[in-house]
Amino acid sequence: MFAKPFATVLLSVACLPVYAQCEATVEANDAMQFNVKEITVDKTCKEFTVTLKHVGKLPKTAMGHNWILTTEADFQPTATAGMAAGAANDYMQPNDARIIAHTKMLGGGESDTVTVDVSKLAAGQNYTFFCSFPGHWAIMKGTLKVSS
Ligand SMILES: [Cu+2]
Repeated sequence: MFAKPFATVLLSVACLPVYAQCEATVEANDAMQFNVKEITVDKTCKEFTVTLKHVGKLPKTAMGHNWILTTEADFQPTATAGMAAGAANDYMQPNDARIIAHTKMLGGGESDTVTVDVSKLAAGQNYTFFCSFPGHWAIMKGTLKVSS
C-alpha cells in the first residue's frame, strides 16, 4: 500500500541538489569528552542547529555537560565566570553577553538542542565551544568556524 508513495519520496530526495548541512550533533560522555573537536558552519546557513547528547549514565550533579559557544578570546573568562556562578545557574553567569549560544546542563541520557544565528558569526573568526561544568572546560572544548 505505502510502497509507491514512499519510493516517490525517496526519488525526489535523491534528486535534490546538495544543500549545506546546517546542523551538528555533539555527544558528551561519562569520561568528560566531546566526540567532536571541530565544527565548520557553512556560511550559506541562516541558522545552525547543535544537538548535545549526553550519552553517559552519570547524573548532572556529578558529570553534567553543556555546550556553550563564545569567541575564542571570551572562552576562558566566560568559563571562569560560570564557575563562580555555581550549580544553581548551571555554571553560567546569568545574562552573560559573551555567550553566543548555549544548551542547558544535561545529565546522562538527556539531550538538548540550540540554534545559532549564523549572521552573528564572522568568517575568519575562531569560536570556542565548551562545557562549563567545573574542571571540564580544560578538556571539553573545540573550535567552531564559519566557512569562507
Ligand atoms: Cu561537562
